[in-house]
Amino acid sequence: MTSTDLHFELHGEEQEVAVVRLTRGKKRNALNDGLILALRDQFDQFPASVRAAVIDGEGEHFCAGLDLSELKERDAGQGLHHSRMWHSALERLQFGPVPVVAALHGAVVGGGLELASACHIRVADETTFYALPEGSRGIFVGGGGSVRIPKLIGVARMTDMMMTGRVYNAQDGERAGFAQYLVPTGSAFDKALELAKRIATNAPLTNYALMHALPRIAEQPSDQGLMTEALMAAIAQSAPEAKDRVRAFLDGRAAKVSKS
Ligand code: 1HE
Repeated sequence: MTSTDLHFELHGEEQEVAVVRLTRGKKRNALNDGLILALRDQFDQFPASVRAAVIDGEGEHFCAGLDLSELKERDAGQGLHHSRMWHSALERLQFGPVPVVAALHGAVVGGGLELASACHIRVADETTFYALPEGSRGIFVGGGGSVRIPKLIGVARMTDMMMTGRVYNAQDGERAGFAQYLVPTGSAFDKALELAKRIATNAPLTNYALMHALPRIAEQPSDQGLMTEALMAAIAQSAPEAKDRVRAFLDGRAAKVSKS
């Protein structure tokens, strides 16, 4: 499925970063069914050169969430399938081929916040604000928000947002845990691209472990988590690339950890 509301381009010397942009600015990048399905399919179609991705939105807002004009009368079964369609699309992002950095600005609300929370890193500029207007629209989150958002900000904050309509600005949002980076107005995309290029230099198996093993380990009972960690560690360190990188450090050919 493709959509004229989704733009794709490659960045980096080796075309290692995919940029996926919501280009429905006139409707504040509200996500209709076609756009959600296009997003799902986009993450299955990256060229082999791609090692990391950035997602951003055209215009003054990242994303206004679900396209409310499509929220027609659905029976319970149709509502279930609609929510599951969002789940499958956002799972493709979270557990897809490469890490995804979200570049946020303006409204990151409703399904837009659900989309952002499925990404691995969030960079927000000073114009960013976060809200879950589902509460006042008489509906509930349906794009994985109840699973992913409490992992960022906690159940209590999410409950407050939905019950009271509370809106977090960029600074409070960063402190609460929505975003890992807060940057000056207009620079979220550049920062996200810089981070994606850095992520693309990691050993692919390390990125794979961070995307696929870490979130599962974090949900396992500790004895199972420790066992899964040991298995993942053994697999990662046995890769030839890991051995090359460790050898490079021991030979003084690799960068040290530094504060700046
Ligand atoms: C939309 C949508 C939308 C804008 N669906 N059309 N999300 C919401 O409840 C958020 C609703 N949107 C807003 O609160 C505001 O639009 C914004 C704060 C995001 C931006 O405000 P502003 O003044 O820049 O734009 P605007 O004038 O409100 O909107 C411009 C156009 O976009 C306008 O259409 P136009 O034809 O009159 O120009 C709006 O109708 C349209 N538009 N947002 C449809 N969301 C998987 S479950 C997820 C559940 C949810 O996400 S519920 C939360 C939905």
